[in-house]
Amino acid sequence: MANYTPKPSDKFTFGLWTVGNIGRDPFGSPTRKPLDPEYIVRKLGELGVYGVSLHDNDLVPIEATPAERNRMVKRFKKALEDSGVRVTMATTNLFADPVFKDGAFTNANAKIRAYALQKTLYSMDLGAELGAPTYVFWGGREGAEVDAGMNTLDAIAHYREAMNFVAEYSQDQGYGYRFAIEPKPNEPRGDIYLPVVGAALGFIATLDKPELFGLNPEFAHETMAGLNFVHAVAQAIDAGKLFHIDLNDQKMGRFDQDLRFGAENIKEAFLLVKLLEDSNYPGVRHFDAHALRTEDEAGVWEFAKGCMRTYLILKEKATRFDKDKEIQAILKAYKVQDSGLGKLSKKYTRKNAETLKAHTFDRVGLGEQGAGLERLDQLTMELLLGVR
Ligand code: GCO
Ligand code: MN
Ligand code: MN
Repeated sequence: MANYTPKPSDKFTFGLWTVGNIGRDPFGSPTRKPLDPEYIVRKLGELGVYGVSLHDNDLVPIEATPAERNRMVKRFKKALEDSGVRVTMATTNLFADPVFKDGAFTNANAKIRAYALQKTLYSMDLGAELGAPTYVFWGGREGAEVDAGMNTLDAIAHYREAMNFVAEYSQDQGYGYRFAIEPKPNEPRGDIYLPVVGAALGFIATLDKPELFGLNPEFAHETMAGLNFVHAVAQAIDAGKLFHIDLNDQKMGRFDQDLRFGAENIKEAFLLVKLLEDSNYPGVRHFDAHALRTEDEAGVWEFAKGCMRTYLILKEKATRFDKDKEIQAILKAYKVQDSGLGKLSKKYTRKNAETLKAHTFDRVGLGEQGAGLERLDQLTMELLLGVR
């Protein structure tokens, strides 16, 4: 039996706001007490966690004076040092305060856009001071319920201005951030701009310094929209844009659940882990989820351990999948090779096109062949169910 105990080298990370979640929802008050950031970091260290991520206001309340801020940062740095946990990602809270009720960078009000940018610059200073290499932009409030404000085109342009501004600031200050945009289709806004991975990829291509920007896709976000998260991540990897990832789980068509990784869609979770491992994704495995509102603090740590344990179990299943002779034989038969035709269609030359046009295909025969996917999928399920 493999050892499923996490080690820092597994690169698991959690947001302060994830294990720190107090179990509040739109219908009910908190069910848990807030935990100190220092306490969280020490606990994460004990659990074998590699890193922690934070919004500015997870550590420093929005009303804190500069002196208070510095005291808090000092205490937090001490906890990081003691626990060996490092800050792997920083971000700005541009959604909680009422000032952001109609968006931050995309707000129709120029004063609010400028304030959002100012808050972000201070938050980038904080992240840099704590050593964060990655800076995330989740545009939770960058959206609308009412489009009669005719703001969509302006919003996209303002979003771009903000991204161009922060990229220059990062370089000017020598922070060296890599920026990761996190798409989400809806919640808290009725419709959020840049709703899915593909939209964010398209937007990044329009920025002044696209090389500094990538994606922070989240399992629950694509899943809420009924889309295939594994496909979305594959597209980000293909584009060289998987800068960070938010792991959790979600039932389609529900509110934003932020379930424990692997709690719901086990086959997708397996295929995702396999994709990340097979492509040697070098980044952290960041859990952006929280314990159910039914839980006390003990349940919170069970939740955190569960996320990591499931990842490690699925990683072991991925190795088993690769070693399974029957599965591999089906895969080999599925991926039919033809060196001659394969070469012909790989790259256009006039000659290749002519040869291809002159070739006679057994269209009917090819159409009659089965793919073998029923057996492959069944064996995959049996492997996941533990009988292979
Ligand atoms: C959500 C988002 C957020 C972001 C976080 C960091 O659905 O609320 O996933 O948790 O990931 O703000 O950017
Ligand atoms: Mn989310
Ligand atoms: Mn997220």
